[in-house]
Amino acid sequence: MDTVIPPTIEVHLTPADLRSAMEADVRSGLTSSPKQLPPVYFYDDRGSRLFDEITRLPEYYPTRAERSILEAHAKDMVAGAGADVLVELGAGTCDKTRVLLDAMRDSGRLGTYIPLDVSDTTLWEAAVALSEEYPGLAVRAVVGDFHAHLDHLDAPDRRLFAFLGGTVGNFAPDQRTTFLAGLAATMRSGDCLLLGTDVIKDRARLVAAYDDAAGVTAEFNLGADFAPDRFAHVARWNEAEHRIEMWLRSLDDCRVRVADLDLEVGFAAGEEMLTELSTKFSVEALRDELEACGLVVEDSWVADGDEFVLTLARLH
Ligand code: SAH
Ligand code: AVI
Repeated sequence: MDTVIPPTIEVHLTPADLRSAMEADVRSGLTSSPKQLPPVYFYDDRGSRLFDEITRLPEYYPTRAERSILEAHAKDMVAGAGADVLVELGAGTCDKTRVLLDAMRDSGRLGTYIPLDVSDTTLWEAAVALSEEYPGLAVRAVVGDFHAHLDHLDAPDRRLFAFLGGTVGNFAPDQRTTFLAGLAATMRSGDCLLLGTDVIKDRARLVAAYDDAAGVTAEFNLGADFAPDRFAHVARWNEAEHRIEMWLRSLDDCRVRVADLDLEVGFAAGEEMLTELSTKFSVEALRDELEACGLVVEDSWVADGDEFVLTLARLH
């Protein structure tokens, strides 16, 4: 009978590091044109709870679609990857991860789980819960930034890197290229990537998923601190870039003061600030991007109705 192994946590990004990165990003983002802020700062404790709420909204199909693919094919994914170590980028609450861990356990491959996330409380709570649910599993939580700390995810055995939820779609194209090349550079021959991506589909369905009737996505994008009564949440499909863009639109001429930075910026009535991108992919375009980084696609699985795709690619 396996015993419970207490989880460990490594911190490569302290609250002070995150705070100084945020100050620099807020200063440059609010003084650029158009104004923009990176979405990483959404995921404080409150934002992580709001995202969890988003995943259960009737309009937000990606989480359910990805879960259904995992439930149908996790066994094949685990067998295909042949790994005893699961590394997960942007793991969040690790909810869907359990489907992969169940398949690893059933195939006798449950070794080590290394989740990485910026959201320390959410990560630690998930790490504790998973250690208890999966006796024999070593959980090594890593607080870090997936744009900076991929080289802290090493393990002696073959690794399966999971990047689920479609989070890679939140990167700008150049950021995505740099990320995928950096990830491939940290992988060893034989390691695999299991990548979850949303698929290009009907515009109305996409917009609804990012502008839900209950207003949860608006609350997630507005944040507690950005004078929500003065800004509206706008979700728009950008056909040329095949992505949903989320903007905050100023309802009036106003000035926003960021006291900590001694910064005051003006917004004209109707001016928009970019808060998030959510890119949607075709299976072929994704394959090309992965192969350009030396990752060879071995299999892919789509949800009913082609809503979402999970791709397994290996570094040779
Ligand atoms: N994988 C989960 C969560 C997706 S939400 C799912 O599929 O449902 C995106 C996750 O990425 C959040 O947990 C957030 O905290 C994390 N995240 C966002 N930016 C990050 C960054 N720069 N580095 C590491 N984690 C990040
Ligand atoms: C985490 N990421 C994949 C979500 C998405 O669908 O782009 C974030 C999100 N933003 C608003 N709703 C969901």
